[in-house]
Amino acid sequence: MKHDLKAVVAQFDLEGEFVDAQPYGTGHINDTYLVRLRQGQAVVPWIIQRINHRVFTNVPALMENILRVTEHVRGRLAALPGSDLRRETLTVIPTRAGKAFLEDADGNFWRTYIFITGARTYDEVRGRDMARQAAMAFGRFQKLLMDLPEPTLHETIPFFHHTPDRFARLEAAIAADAAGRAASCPAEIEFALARKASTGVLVDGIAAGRLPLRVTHNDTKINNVMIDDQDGRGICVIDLDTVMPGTVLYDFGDQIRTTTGTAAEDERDLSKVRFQIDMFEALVEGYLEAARDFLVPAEIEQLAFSGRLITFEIGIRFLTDYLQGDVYFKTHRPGHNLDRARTQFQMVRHMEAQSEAMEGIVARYR
Ligand code: ADP
Ligand code: GN1
Ligand code: MG
Repeated sequence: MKHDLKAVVAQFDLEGEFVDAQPYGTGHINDTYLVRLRQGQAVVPWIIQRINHRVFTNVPALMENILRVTEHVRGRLAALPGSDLRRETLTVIPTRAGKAFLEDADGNFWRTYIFITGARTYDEVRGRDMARQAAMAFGRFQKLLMDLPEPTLHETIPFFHHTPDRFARLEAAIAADAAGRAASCPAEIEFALARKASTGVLVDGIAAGRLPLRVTHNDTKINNVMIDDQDGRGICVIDLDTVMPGTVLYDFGDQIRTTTGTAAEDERDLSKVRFQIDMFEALVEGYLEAARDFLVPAEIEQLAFSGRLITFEIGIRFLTDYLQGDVYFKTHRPGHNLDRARTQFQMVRHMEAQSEAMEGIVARYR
């Protein structure tokens, strides 16, 4: 292993003897480890993450957000009978110096969380009930944060879900062609460039005051919610690095992107990439169950569209990264980002073809 996890964990406010550490999860940004400590008779797991500080350039601000969000959620849950505070929200373990993160001698940033037991994440959704539960969990999370006191959270990545800005960055990457790859993906570039017109719908809605800014998660893919092993409930929303002001539509949209498909995000055989409208229906049902009472009509009206938009947005982010030489997302094979872009665009095609049916479902459940 590249890093000395034993030395890292020793700096956090935890008792016990180091047993082992292993890379964990399939995230594209941070390095996540499961670290085990012997504590008395028990071997206890902890989650330790090296925060990607190239992506998150202001780690103190990021951790301040996470502390504020998790403490607020914990306070709200504590008032609800039957809550399990160690499993229903992330808990940050401070360093021995009392800080929320550790900066090591090499300039790496580390944090530690309680490991949530009896639950897991899924890279691919297993059935309608899981989709409904995940959507309910994200809706509940937004609701719990609606009364987060001032000041507003830090913007951990500026313009994160600003689709027109993402589009402009794609255009710049095509023009620069830094890795000499533009010639290898003319069809994908053409697909993207043909869809410029719709990129501004949500940011324009925010600017015009039609869509409210709320505290949103901004990375709601299915593997960022822990599903309880016993009862299948979405018990805890995790991966809070991008919690900041935003529209709930990018949150709902990314759930559509990551739960309605029949294939992995990086599937190479596009004939396997199909859109499942029954999964979309399960998402609408679960999300509206949790969020119906706070959403305004302008938000509900864009629920179906949001899936198309963010799937396009993530597609152009993968394509941009491919053109720039794979500098942002972790990749595990040549062409990985291009494969990811292709699956996203394939999903966009399917959603475009199904948009009326999707609107019909929203109308039925609203
Ligand atoms: P990334 O930003 O790289 O996606 P995540 O914070 O989502 O990192 O963590 C990666 C994976 O590690 C998650 O998908 C989940 O399976 C697991 N994980 C993260 N935090 C916890 C936790 N507190 N308890 C149990 N598993 C966790
Ligand atoms: C990244 O960290 P992870 O793997 O949950 C990315 C998301 C993308 C996602 C695509 C901070 O999420 O925006 O939607 O990959 N996170 C960041 O799978 O860029
Ligand atoms: Mg994640």
